[in-house]
Amino acid sequence: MSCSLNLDEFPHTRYNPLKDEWVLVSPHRTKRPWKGQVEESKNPNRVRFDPSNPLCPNVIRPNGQTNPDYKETFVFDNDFPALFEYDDLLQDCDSSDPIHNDLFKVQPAKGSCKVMCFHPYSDLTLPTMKITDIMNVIKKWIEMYQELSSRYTWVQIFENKGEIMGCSNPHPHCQLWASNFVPNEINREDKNQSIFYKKHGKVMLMEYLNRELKSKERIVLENEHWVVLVPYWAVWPYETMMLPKRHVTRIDQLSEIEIEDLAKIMKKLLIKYDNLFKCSFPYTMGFHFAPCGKFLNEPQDHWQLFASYLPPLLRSSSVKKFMVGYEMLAQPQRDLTAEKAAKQLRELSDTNHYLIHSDTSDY
Ligand code: H2U
Repeated sequence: MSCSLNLDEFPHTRYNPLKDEWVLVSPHRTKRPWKGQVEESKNPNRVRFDPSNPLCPNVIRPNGQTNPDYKETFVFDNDFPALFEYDDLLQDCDSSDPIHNDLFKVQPAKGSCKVMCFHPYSDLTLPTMKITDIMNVIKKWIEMYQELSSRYTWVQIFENKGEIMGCSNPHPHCQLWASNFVPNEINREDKNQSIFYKKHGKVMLMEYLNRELKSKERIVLENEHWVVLVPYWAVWPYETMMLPKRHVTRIDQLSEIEIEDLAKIMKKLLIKYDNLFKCSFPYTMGFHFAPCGKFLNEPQDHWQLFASYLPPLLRSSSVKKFMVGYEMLAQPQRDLTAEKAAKQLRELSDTNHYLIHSDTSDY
C-alpha cells in the first residue's frame, strides 16, 4: 500500500525496519522561528603538532608511555577503558529467586577498548586527508577487527567528531570497543533483519538499497561499489547511511577496490558535510555488520554491512537538534524530511572543500 499523503507538508510517522521503531516527521515545523541556543561557530585553527596532545607522534601520554613516531595510523589501548580484558570473575550471576533474576539481571562485561589515530597531523580531518591515507584507516579498521573478532562477539568501530559530540581531542581519531556481549542496537538490528530474511527470503538492506537506487529520491552519492543515502526513517536532520552495493556481511570481506571506493565516497560525503554549514561538520559515525566471536560459525546472511553518520546539526554550524522532551519520553521526531535533506546534500560540491577552494578529489 502506498501513501497518498503529501509527505512534504503533513505530519506523519515513518517506520524503521532495522530498529522496529517509528519516527514522527513534522515537515511544517521547519518554518518555526528559532530563539534557542546558538553554539559558537568556530573554524578550525589547528596546529599540525602539539607536544601537549597525547594523540600526537612522539608525545608522552599522561600514563607515561611514549607514542611512536608514527607516519600513518597508530592504535593504542585506551588509557581509560570502559571494558577490561580480565579472567571471568563473575561466573554465576543468577540467584535461586526467579523474580530477583528477572528484576536484577547482571552479566560480566569484558572487552578491549582501543584508540586509533588516523594520521600524524592534528590539523587534518578525513575530508582533508588523501585517498591513500583514508584507505590506510579503513585497512587498519579491518586489521583491528580481525585481531579482536575471534575473542569478542562484537567490535564497534566509531568516530566521535567535534566538541559538540563530546569529542575530547581535535586530533583525527576514532575508537574501537570490543565486547563479550552484543550491544542493544546491534541486537535489535540482528533480530529484525533475521525476521525479514525468514519472512521474505531476502536481505532487508539489499532490498531497501535496490528500491532506493530506483527511486533516487534519497540518494546523496553513488560510485561503482558504494551508495550514500538519507534513510527513509532518518532521525537526525542530515543522517546518512553508507552501503556497499554487493551483499557484504562483515567488514573484513571488503575487497581492495571496495576499500578504495569506500575511501573515495567517504571523502566526498565528508566534503559535502563540511560545505553544508561551512564548518568542520560534527558527527558520530560507526559501522554495523554481523556479530563475530561465537557467531562466526553461524549463518549471518540476513546481515548487510553499513556505516551510519549521525550529525547533530540542524540549520547552521551553531544550531543543533536537541533530542529532548518528546524524543526522550515518547519517540524520535524530525522536522526536515529525509528527501529534502538528501536534495540539499546532493546539491553541495563533493570535490571543493570550503576551506581549500580547489578540487581535492584526487588529493
Ligand atoms: P573521543 O573519541 O571521545 O575524543 O575519545 C578519545 C579517547 O582517547 C578517550 O576515550 C582516550 C580517552 O580515554 N585517551 C587515552 O586513552 N589516553 C590519553 O592520553 C588521552 C585520551
